[in-house]
Amino acid sequence: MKIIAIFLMLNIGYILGSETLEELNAVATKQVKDMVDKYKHLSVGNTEFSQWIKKLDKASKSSPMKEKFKVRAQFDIYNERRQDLEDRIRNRIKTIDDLINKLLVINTKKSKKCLGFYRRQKKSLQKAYNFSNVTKRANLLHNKKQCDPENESYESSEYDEYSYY
Ligand SMILES: *[C@@H]1O[C@H](CO)[C@@H](O)[C@H](O)[C@H]1NC(C)=O
Ligand SMILES: *[C@@H]1O[C@H](CO)[C@@H](O)[C@H](O)[C@H]1NC(C)=O
Ligand SMILES: CC(=O)N[C@H]1CO[C@H](CO)[C@@H](O)[C@@H]1O
Repeated sequence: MKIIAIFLMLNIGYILGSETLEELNAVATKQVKDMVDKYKHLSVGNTEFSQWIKKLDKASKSSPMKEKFKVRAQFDIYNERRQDLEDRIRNRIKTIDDLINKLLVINTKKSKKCLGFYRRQKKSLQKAYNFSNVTKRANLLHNKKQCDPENESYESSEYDEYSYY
């Protein structure tokens, strides 16, 4: 969709003769640079994300105009996916917080077993923000499991040396 829109815009520019190539190139450069400025500091610690920022930065300086639009469009796809996964991580953490609060109220031997289970899930999810999209998805999959107190062999705590990643 976005790629089509960009090429349409380019064609209209040519047809109307309303914009020179330099002006269009300036638009492309700005679109790419804006992303670098917006996301540079957020990408620190996430290898996949910061590689995208490097790619955008490089494209803004040296690439042909078409390449700039292309890299920007590809980044948008990655970035939407990343944001969607991070929303899902946040939502799962919220759900776990609710579960933990309920278990604290119940406060039985069984509920204590599941308390450790969900605290480990939460810790694992909190680390996932810096992971690649693929690893975020795997992390979400692991951490959506329900606790079965029969399977939890002891009253584990959040300090257990155990994590999915
Ligand atoms: C991501 O990595 C950065 C840099 O190492 C760090 O400051 C930040 O706390 C990390 N974020 C998470 C959620 O672990
Ligand atoms: C509990 O353990 C059984 C047997 O190991 C397994 O089949 C089941 O999937 C486990 N349940 C959960 C919720 O982890
Ligand atoms: C652009 C990009 O790297 N997207 C990947 C993000 O992670 C998902 C899996 O969750 C992949 O399907 C995408 O290819």
